[in-house]
Amino acid sequence: MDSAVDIIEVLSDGKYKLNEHELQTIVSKAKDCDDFALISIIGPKYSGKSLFMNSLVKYLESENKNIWPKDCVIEWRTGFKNPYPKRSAVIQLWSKPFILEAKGQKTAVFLMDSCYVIDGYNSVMSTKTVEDLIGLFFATSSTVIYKHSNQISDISTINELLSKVQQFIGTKDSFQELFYVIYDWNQKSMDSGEEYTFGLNGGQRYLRDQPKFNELNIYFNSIECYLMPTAGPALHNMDFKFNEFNDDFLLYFSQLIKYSLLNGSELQVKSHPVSGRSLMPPELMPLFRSYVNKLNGDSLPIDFGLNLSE
Ligand SMILES: Nc1nc2c(ncn2[C@@H]2O[C@H](COP(=O)(O)OP(=O)(O)O)[C@@H](O)[C@H]2O)c(=O)[nH]1
Ligand SMILES: [Mg+2]
Repeated sequence: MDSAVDIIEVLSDGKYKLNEHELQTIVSKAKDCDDFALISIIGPKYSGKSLFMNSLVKYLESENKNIWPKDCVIEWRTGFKNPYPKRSAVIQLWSKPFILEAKGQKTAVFLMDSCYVIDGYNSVMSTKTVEDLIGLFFATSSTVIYKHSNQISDISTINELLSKVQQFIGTKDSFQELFYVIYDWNQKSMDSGEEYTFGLNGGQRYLRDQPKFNELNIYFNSIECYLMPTAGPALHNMDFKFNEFNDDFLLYFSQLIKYSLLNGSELQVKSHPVSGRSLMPPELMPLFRSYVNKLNGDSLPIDFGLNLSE
């Protein structure tokens, strides 16, 4: 039975533990693949991160992707909510990659959720821990989804954090893709009277109009922003069928997943931080291991276990 697996834990002394055996088991399921995408999610507590990742799992598992999410059911204690992570767990990966094939190329898609990251729920979580882990998300992922409610308010904070992460890993190279998903968007909520419509077009315009956008932009190969309508009251049920949600939510949600995130031509594969070549699935292990070792005070400069001189 597939489930979310605890990959990184924070120990009582504040050190990080990478569960190498579990990670290796997941990575080994991608042995026939040419490259991989690692899609992860960050955002405040209760911003719907786990629900979003559960939806990606459901979509990737669905037999008829054309009609998804019709008939799709989410049981509250499944997916990234089951089994409950250990109290010490901070990062979970789905127990297997999903294999997408396009033009003869096989890409393994790994999904990663942030458990208690950012939200301070975990008793050992300090600001430093949160920063360490967000850095890990950006360093290891090909796409980081940032779930945000209503309006983006913290670009300056993210910029500061990204600059620290760059110093930490000793690179001036860009991170890959940042994908804002702003939920419960109210199309008429802007003080300026400006209307930004749902979906990617309104989102991209909204993002570019943010005061610190140009500073944020230099950190990434690409930044996207997608404005989501509200789902309606059914979201607060314990278990639900997707067709209980508002129609415009369903429309934009399925387009977001099918065409913006998991479409073969839009899917970002993880690339080498310097040469830009695509990484192969086994390279995920050194990527995690070197970052975690560095967090634990290993004094070697981080090189992702890869040859950075190429
Ligand atoms: N208003 C609103 N609530 C949401 C949305 N997505 C999820 N939720 C609710 O947020 C709560 C927490 O969801 P969860 O996925 O556990 O959030 P996490 O803590 O970020 O992983 C649940 O009650 C969800 O029904 C959304 O798009 N809008
Ligand atoms: Mg969660």
